[in-house]
Amino acid sequence: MSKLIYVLNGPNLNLLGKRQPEIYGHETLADVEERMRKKAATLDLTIEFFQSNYEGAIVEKIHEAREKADGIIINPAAYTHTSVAILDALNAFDNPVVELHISNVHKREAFRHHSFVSARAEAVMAGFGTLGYELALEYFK
Ligand code: CA2
Repeated sequence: MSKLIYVLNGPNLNLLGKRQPEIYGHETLADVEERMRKKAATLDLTIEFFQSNYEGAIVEKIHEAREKADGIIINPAAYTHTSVAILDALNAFDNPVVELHISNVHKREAFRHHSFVSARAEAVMAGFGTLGYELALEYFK
């Protein structure tokens, strides 16, 4: 049976492709979602794609995933570096978690070098651009 993977995106990622293309590329989040859906179909995966600018909404989506998802791919965006609440929610999720960043956070400001989420993630990706979303699906095939 097809695995269900939740793809969760944090604050400001709704602006993808609309600003700072030198860091985040030219693809919009809708482009990313479409490309992931096509790739997922080739891997016999189904995706639930979600973005929110609100920490609590992301926490609640992770709670929903506890009952439904076989895995989570999460780009927590700025909450990566601040959110114990998202870490705690992920710690209550029993299936694999892949943390993903479009940019190479380790090449950027020091405050982006620490991630609360990495303590829970099975795998961490950074610097593959928006291609990373597609690559992350391979983990679950
Ligand atoms: O590289 C990543 O994917 C990040 O998670 C993106 C976050 C940043 O805070 C993390 O340190 C690294 C920022 C997402 C904001 O996305 C924008 C996209 C286009 C224009 C403005 C913001």
